[in-house]
Amino acid sequence: MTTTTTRRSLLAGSAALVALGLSVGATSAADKITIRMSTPATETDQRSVALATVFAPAVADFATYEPHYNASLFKQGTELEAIARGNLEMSITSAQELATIFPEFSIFTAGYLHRDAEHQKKVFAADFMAPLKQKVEDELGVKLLAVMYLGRRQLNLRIDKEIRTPADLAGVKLRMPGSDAWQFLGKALGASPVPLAFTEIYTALQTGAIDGQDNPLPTDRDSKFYEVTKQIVLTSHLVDLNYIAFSKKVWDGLTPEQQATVQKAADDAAESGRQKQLALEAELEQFFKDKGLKVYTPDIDAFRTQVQKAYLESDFAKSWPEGMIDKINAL
Ligand code: KDO
Repeated sequence: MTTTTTRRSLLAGSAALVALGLSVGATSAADKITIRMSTPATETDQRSVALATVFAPAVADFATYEPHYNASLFKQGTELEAIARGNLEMSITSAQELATIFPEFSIFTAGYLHRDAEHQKKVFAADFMAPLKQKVEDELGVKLLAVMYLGRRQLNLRIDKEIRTPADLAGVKLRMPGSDAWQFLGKALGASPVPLAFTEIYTALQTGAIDGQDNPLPTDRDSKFYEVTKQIVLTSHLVDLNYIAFSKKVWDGLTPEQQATVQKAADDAAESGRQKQLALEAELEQFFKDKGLKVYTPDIDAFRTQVQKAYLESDFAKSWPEGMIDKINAL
C-alpha cells in the first residue's frame, strides 16, 4: 500500500467513526474507561514499567489501564492505524511509524540529529512541533501526549569483524524495523538492512538469518540479545524516542480535569522512564563486557559524516518543514 493510500483510508476510517458518533473505548459516564495499550516492547522494558507504575495508578479513578506487550495485541507498526480505526486507545509509537503517514516526521528519524534525552524533550516541547502534533490529531485522531526516551542506538553484532567506519559494514545484514525510514538508516550506516519485527530479532540472531541488529543498551539487555551476539559497537547513531500516542476520540470523552490528569500522568511516566533508561545506559557497558562481548567506540566522526550527508541528500529531506533542521540544532 502506498503512503497516500494508507493515509487516505486511515483518514476515511477516522472520519467514519466520528460520523457514526461511535464512542471508542469509553463507555457510559458512570463507568471506567478501558485504555488498551499495545506495544512490541516487553513488560520489563523501562517504558512499559513507567506506564504501568506511574501512568496507570494516576488515572485509576476513571480508567483501567490494560497493557499488551510483545506485540501480542497489534503487530509492530500497525498500532497507529488501530487507534485511528477505534480498535485501540494507546500505544508507544515511533517517528518512523508516523513518517509512513506524515512524511515530515522523518526529520526525527535522521541519524545524529537529537543530541541527547534533554534535547529530545526540548524538541518535543518546541513551538515548531505544535503544528505537527495538531496535524496528527486532526487527520489521524491521535494525540501525541509526551516523548519517551528509548536511548542511543548501538550496533549489536553476532559477527566478530571489527567495525571502525561505515565501510566495514558493507554486506553486513543488519536487522532494522520494517519501514522505509528505518531501512534508510541501515543503508546510511553502510550496512545491508533487513526488515524484521522486533519480536523476531532474537531467533534471527540465533539462527544467523541476520548478522546484527541495532538497539539501545537497555533493550539489548532486557531482550537478552547479548546471549546470541559477540560485540556492541558504540555508534550512538540515533538518540531514539517513542511518543505516547493516545486516542483523540477517548480524550474528547474525558472531562477537562480527567484530560489534565492523563496529560500529567503521561508526562510523569515519560520522565520516570527517561531517568531509569539513562541510568541503565550509563551502567550497562560493564554488564555486556562481563558477559564476554567486545564493547568499543568506532570512528564516530566517520559515521556521523556519512549518515548526515545521506539524510540531507535524501528524498526525506524534501518533506522537512523549511528551516526546521536549524531550529532543532539551535535548541
Ligand atoms: C525496534 O524494533 O528495534 C524498536 O527499538 C523500534 C522502536 O521504535 C520501538 O518500536 C521498539 O522497538 C519497541 O518498543 C521494542 O522495544
